[in-house]
Amino acid sequence: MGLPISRTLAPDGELVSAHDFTVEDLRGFHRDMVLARRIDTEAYALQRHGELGLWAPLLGQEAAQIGSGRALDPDDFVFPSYREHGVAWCRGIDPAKLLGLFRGTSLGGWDPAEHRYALPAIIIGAQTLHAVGYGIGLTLEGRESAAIAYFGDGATSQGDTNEAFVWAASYNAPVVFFCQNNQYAISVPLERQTRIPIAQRAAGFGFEGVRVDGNDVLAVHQVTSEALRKAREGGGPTLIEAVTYRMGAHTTSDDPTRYRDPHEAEQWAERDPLLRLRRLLERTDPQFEEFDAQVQAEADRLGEHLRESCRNLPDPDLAELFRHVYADVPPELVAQREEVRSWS
Ligand SMILES: Cc1ncc(C[n+]2csc(CCOP(=O)(O)OP(=O)(O)O)c2C)c(N)n1
Ligand SMILES: [Mg+2]
Repeated sequence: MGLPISRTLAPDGELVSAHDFTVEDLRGFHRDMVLARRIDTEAYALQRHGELGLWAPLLGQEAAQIGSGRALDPDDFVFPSYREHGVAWCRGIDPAKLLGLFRGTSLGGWDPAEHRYALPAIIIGAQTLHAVGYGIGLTLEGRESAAIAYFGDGATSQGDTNEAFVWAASYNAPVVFFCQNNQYAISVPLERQTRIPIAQRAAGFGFEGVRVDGNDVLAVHQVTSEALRKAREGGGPTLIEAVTYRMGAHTTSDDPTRYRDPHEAEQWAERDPLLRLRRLLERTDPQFEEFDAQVQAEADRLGEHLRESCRNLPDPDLAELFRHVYADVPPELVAQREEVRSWS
C-alpha cells in the first residue's frame, strides 16, 4: 500500500533521477536555503534574548519551503500558516517584517495583495478554506493562476482542511494543498493523525495526491511546479505531501525532549536538506567554495539586519487593538480604548 516518494537528490548528494536545473538554479536554491536557515536561527536567538515573545522555527523544512516557494509564479497566491518563513522569503517579504508579529508590535506587517502572500493563519487548517475560496474566485474571473495553501500533518485531522478538500474537488479549484509532514503536531506523532500516507487521502476526495521527499529541494520544486501548472491549466487541485522533519521544537515554548527519542533527530540530521545540496555542489561545481563564501557573508549581513530591525521596531499604540474590529466602534469599546490610552 502507498504512494512512491518522488526523489531527485539522495541524502548523500547523489542524483537519483533526471532534472533540468542549471548550475545557477542549484546555487540559487543553496543561497535561499542558507538564508532561510539564518532568518530562523537569528529569530530563535532573538526570542531567547527576550526580544520576541515567540518563534516557530522552520529548521529542517528549508527544502520543502524553498523548493515550493521558488516554483510559484508572481501571480500565484500563498495562504501560509505560522512556520512558512522560507516561503515568505521567496515572496520578497523583508524578514524583519515577520518579526513584528512575533514581537507583538504588528498585527500583520506587509500587504498581502502586494506580495501575494496572506497573513499567517494560526487557526490550524483555516487557510486551506481561504485558498479554495480564492481559487474558485480565480476560476470565476477566468484567470490562469493558482492558490497554494501550506499546512502541517496535524492540520489534516482538522475539519476545515477536509471541507477544503471537498470544495476544491467539487469546484475543480486551481489549488495546491502543500502539506509539510514534519512528523509532529506539537507533541502528537504522525501515527495518531493517520493510518495511511497523507497524500493517499486525496484519492478519496477525488483528486491527485503525491508524496515527495520534503528534504530534497529539487524534487519538491519539480513536483510543485507540475501541480501549479496543472491547476493553472484547469486540471484541478493536488495534495502534495512533503515528507520532512521538524528538527527543532514546535515553538520556543516547547521542549521536544519530553516526547521525542533523541536518536530520531540524529537520524534525520543525516537527511538535512542543506547538507545534501551542498554535497552535490561541492562535487559538481568547481566555483562552489567561492560562491558559498559570498552566501555566508550575505547571511551574516542578513543576521545583522534582523537584529538591528528587531530592536528598532516601534512599540505599537495599545489602542490599535480596538481598531479593525467594528466599523462603528460601540460605546463600551470606546470607553475601554480611552482607559487603555490613559495608562500610557
Ligand atoms: C483550530 C486549532 N486547534 C488547535 C490549535 C493549537 N495548535 C497550534 S499548532 C498545533 C499543531 C499543528 O501541527 P501541524 O499541523 O502538524 O503543523 P506544524 O506545527 O507541525 O507545522 C496545534 C494543535 C490551533 N492553533 N488551532
Ligand atoms: Mg506537523
